[in-house]
Amino acid sequence: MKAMRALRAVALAAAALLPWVPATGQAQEWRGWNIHAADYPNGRGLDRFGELVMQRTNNRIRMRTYHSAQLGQQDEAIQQMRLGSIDFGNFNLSPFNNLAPSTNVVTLPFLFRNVAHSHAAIDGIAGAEIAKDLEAIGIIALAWYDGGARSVYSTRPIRTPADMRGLKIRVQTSDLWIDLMRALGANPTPLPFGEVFTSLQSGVIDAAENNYPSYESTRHFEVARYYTTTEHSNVPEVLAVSQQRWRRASEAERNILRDAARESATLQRQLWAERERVSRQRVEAAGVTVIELTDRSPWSALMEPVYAKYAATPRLSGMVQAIRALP
Ligand code: BDP
Repeated sequence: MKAMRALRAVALAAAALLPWVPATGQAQEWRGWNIHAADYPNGRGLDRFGELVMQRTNNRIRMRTYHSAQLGQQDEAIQQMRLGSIDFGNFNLSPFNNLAPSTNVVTLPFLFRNVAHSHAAIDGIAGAEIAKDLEAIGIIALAWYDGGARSVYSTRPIRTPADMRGLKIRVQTSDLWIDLMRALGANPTPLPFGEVFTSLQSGVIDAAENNYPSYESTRHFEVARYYTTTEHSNVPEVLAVSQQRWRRASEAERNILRDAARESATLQRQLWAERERVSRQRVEAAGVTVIELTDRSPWSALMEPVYAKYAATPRLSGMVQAIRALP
């Protein structure tokens, strides 16, 4: 009897310890989050990440990505990553703006000159700072995906900042985005990505903003027929794992995860460039009016208050300067 009780106590103690034992031999299931469809560049990137990790750990880490927001919308998924109930995912950096200060810098309007400039920043100084802030909230950044140039689309034509006045526009959940749209005279409403289509349809909002691939893949173009190339933000995306998993991973597993993430980002960026072209062609073929802006200075001139508020600390304004100084 005594022996049995002792054995049980040992078994219970071992079970309590289990989550903290590095599971070197044991197979693990990791659940991944993706807001987009599986065939979207980000979905393909996540699937590649999963395949590489499985191959290189001899299936010790089994990766399964749940595409098309099956595990919830972005804000919920971020909370689940922090709690460790989602193990990895690809996120836009804007929903972190209120949680991780340095993500505001790369959301700032008209900061990047072009795609190469945004890659140089996020693969270097900006990425290093953001990774620190994300780690502080329980998220380990492994690589950076292309977030594309975001532009305004609406149920009515937008040509100048004056056309933005009173426009009910959907934004991601972020104070910076609210202030950015207010600085243009618009009336911003934070909404989950998955609610944009019906909100446009019912008139709850008149407009939203996103890159060509998201505008096309969500079919928002069917209800908001005018796309104005404001290209006001080029906020990058992160491929991340939960700190809970990371803590328990061995050094060899961490290296596998890091390398696989970088390789998946290379794929995502290649597919991204192609998808931007294809998506633009698709929406034009569907009769969307693309309003091309050649001079964005009347827009960027209104962004001073946003910089003043969101790049206010020496650390964040230093990041802005360092990014601007990049060749
Ligand atoms: C897309 C991003 C996605 C965001 C979405 C949005 O890839 O992560 O959730 O925009 O606007 O471009 O919510």
